[in-house]
Amino acid sequence: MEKTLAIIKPDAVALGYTGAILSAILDNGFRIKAMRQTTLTRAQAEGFYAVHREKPFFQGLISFMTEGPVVLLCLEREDAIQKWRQVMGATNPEKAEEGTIRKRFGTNIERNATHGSDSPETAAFELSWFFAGWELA
Ligand code: FUP
Repeated sequence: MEKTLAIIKPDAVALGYTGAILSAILDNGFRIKAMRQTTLTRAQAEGFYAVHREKPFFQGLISFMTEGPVVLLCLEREDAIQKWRQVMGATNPEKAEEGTIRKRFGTNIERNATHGSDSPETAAFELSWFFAGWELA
C-alpha cells in the first residue's frame, strides 16, 4: 500500500465540487486515511510550494491557494501516487483527458481543482507538512 497527498483546492471547494471529487476518489479504489478542511495561511502554502519559489506563477499560486478553504487528504491504495495523478489528469484542464477530475472540475492551469504528489519523496514531504504521524499510522 502506498500513500499520497491530495488537495481539493479552493476553486473546487467554493464551487461545491467536494462531494463529487470525494466520490471519484472512492470509486477509484482509494481509501481516505486522513482528511481535514482548513484555510491555508500564506506560510503554509509557501512552504508547501517551496520548490516553485522562483517560478513566475508563484505569487499567483499562493494567493489562489489561500483564498478559501481546501480539503487535505491522505489517500492510500496500491500505486497511489501514479494512480491519483492519472485520475486527476494533466495540470492544465484544457489538456486533461475526458473524464479526469481536472477536466471535469478545473478552470485553468492555476485553478485546476486538485493537487497530487508526484513522487515517493514529495509524497513523504507533503504528507508530513500537513499531517501528524499518528494521523497516518
Ligand atoms: P502538478 O504536479 O500537476 O500539480 O503541476 P506542477 O507541479 O507543474 O505545478 C504546481 C501547481 O502550480 C499547479 F497545480 C498549478 C500551478 N501552476 C500555475 O499556476 N501556472 C503554471 O504555469 C504552472 C503551474
